[in-house]
Amino acid sequence: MIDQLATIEDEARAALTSVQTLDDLIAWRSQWLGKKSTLATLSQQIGKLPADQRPVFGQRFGAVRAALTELDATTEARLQAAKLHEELEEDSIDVTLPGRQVPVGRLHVSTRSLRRIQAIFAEMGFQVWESREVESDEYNFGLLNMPEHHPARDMWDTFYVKSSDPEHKVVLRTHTSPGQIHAMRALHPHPIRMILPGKCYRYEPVTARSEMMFHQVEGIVVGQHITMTDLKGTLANFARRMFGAEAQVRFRPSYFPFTEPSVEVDVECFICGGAGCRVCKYTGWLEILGAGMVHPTVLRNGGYDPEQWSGFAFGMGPERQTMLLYGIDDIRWFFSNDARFRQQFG
Ligand code: FA5
Repeated sequence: MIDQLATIEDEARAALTSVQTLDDLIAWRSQWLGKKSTLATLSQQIGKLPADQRPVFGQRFGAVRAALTELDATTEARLQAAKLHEELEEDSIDVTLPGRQVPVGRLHVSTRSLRRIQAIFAEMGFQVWESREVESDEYNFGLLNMPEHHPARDMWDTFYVKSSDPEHKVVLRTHTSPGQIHAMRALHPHPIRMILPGKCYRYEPVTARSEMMFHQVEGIVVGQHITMTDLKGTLANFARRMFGAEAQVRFRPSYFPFTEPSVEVDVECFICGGAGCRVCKYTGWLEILGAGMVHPTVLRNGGYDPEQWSGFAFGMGPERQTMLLYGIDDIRWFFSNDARFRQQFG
């Protein structure tokens, strides 16, 4: 049996010379060191040896097994190193290639514009409030000085929401102006200086300039001795912060049922510098918002005595302003969810 040990060792060493891969080594290990190997079988027969030969056999057995185990370990280390080397050669990294961009979320351009507008007004001491998108007909029109059948209602094509009470019509707000009434009713008899940003809905054909859903930022200031000069100063200041310190502003008489007098505010076209171009339709001016002094009826509907209180209000569309700022030619880009558009901002 001792001679057999020597043979096993020689054969195992010989077999190792044809081991080329880690898989070969696993097979070799199983054959020469595994539970069913000749070495293992031999160790089970130690009891058959005469007692005096057992220690010698035991020693020799241990030495052979240690030698083969050692060979196994060194061969594994060598093969692992060779495999790693091969992988590094094959998967070599070209450090000169540009890195892959990790997709990072960003704010939608409408949100960015809204935040910018909010920041400008916040610096002027305006509070920011939100008001509901689903409104009663009364708030959207009636309390804003447009009783039923008032012709000015036609200025806003309206989505009506099914309501269980036919007397109480419900609409998707067509503008943020109903927020004026909510604000006044919540805050009277205190002064107000607030903006109310949010979504509006209009039942009108979608075109390059008009969406069915868009944002507005409403503004309302109510106090004692608030005049048209405050309106002009505030909105001119806003326009310069939004469109550049050199922006020229003009106030054009207009009509809204809830303000008297009413104006529309234009900035000088910053694309052509007022000379006239496609964007400003060759007028040299771009309309940015509607505004006016809060109508006495509306002040009263909000709980303020128009003999003592006065105020101004305005409403602007951030999408239209963003189109002007970035030269975007079609409002439909904003909500088409096209990544190529969205990725250009932020
Ligand atoms: C109004 O909605 C008034 N409530 C504004 C106002 C408030 C006047 C307070 C006086 C006092 P108008 O319909 O013009 O007004 O809309 C105001 C702004 O909303 C427009 O200048 C435009 O920027 C934006 N807007 C209106 N309709 C659309 C639309 N379909 N798509 C995108 N933006 C729109």
